[in-house]
Formats: sequence, structure tokens, C-alpha cells
Amino acid sequence: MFKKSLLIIISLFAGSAMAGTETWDFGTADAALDSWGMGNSITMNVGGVELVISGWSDTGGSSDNRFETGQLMKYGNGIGLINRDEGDNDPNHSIDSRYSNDYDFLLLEFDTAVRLDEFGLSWRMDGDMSVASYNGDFAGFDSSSTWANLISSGWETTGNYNNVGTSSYQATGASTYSKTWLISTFNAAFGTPDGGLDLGDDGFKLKGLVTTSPQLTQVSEPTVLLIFSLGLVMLFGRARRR
Ligand SMILES: [Ca+2]
Ligand SMILES: [Ca+2]
Ligand SMILES: [Ca+2]
Ligand SMILES: [Ca+2]
Repeated sequence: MFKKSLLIIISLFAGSAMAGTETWDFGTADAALDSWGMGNSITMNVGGVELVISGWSDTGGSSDNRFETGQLMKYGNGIGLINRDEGDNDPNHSIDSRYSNDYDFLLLEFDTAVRLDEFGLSWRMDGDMSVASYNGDFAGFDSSSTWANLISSGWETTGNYNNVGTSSYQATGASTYSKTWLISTFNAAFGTPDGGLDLGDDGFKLKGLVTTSPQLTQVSEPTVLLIFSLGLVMLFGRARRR
């Protein structure tokens, strides 16, 4: 009985430092739109981690290059985006770079640092894509944010992916953990066009993500401390009885 209790205590304590894997399926009702219209978002919780998704494009300013929010849409199990310079038709309602010189992207804000391991698409056109993470505490985009100053403002390219398909999830190759990620149509801010990796003809609808978080959040620190203290009390109690 005592040995068993101790084993449970130790496993609970060790569990607090173990990695968790979160699978985000945007086809579920948990990924509903928070509201309707420009600047809307999707808030979702998986395994104790919260994710807020918003949609953006470079539709602002007199030079058509400043970041502005767009309107997220749900199409079956996929997330799309209508930016401020386009309408709700195919392929504009996807996260696309097809028309109007606008490059759409999704901003992913987690409440804890995660590693973005994989993403899945429900639809794509050409399918050249980019993923980036923010290094530090992200304060949000402002009216001066553009593709040209993205990398110099704290973002790091995780990778560019040529012709991503819909049949299987794409691995990102990410090695860093961050609370803030960006998933985009391929853009020259992230790398030089190369062969099939070309600009301005891409679009996708995002159906899912796989992330890794460094700790299990189900067991809070005070709970772990309480359990550990109880274990110590039991240990001392047993030692004194001998
Ligand atoms: Ca679009
Ligand atoms: Ca435009
Ligand atoms: Ca633009
Ligand atoms: Ca392309």
C-alpha cells in the first residue's frame, strides 16, 4: 500500500515535467468563429492550452502594404480568410496570395509556448507556404507592420514548404518553442523564390495543427507541491514508526 502510494506520488510529480502533444482539429464545433466580420477570431482549447487565431493581410495604407485584419471564415473543416480588398468567392475566400497583390496569413497566439510540429490543409491552390515564430513576447502588429520589416521585428522563419498537399499533414521541422506563430502563403519575406516555390499564386484552407508543449498543464504547481509534501509526510511518518 505504501509503495503503491509512493509510486503514484512520484509519477504525478514526474508528470508535471513531461511534454504534451496537442492535436487541433478545426473541423470540430470547438473551433467556431467568435464573431462575424473583419477582425474576428477563433478561440480553441486543447489539453489545457488555449489558442486564438486571427486572420491578416497586407491590404492597408496608400501603398497597399500595411498589415490589417481580415475576416476568418469556416468552410467545412477548413479555415479561410476574406481580406479587406477581396470578396467571398473562390479562391479569394481562402488564405491566398492570388489577386490584388495581397498576401494572407494566420496569426496563432497560444497561452503557453509550444512547438508547431505539423499543419494540415483541407484545400490548396499551388500550396507554397511559410511558417514563422516570434522570438519573445509579441505585442501585436501595429499600423507600421509590413512584410518588409517582419523579420527585423522579431520573427524567425521556421521553413518554406513547396506544393503542400491535402492528403497528409506537413511537418514544419520546427525546433523552437514560442507562444506566437504565423502560417502564411509563401512570401519573399521568408526566403527567396526557388523553382516550384513561387509567389502570388498560392492559397490554402487550414484544417488542423499538431503542437508540442513542454509541460502538462493539467497538474497545477500548487497541486504538485501539495502531493509532494503529503509524500514527504508519509515518508517521515513511516520512518518514525520503525
Ligand atoms: Ca483571401
Ligand atoms: Ca490589395
Ligand atoms: Ca497588398
Ligand atoms: Ca506558388
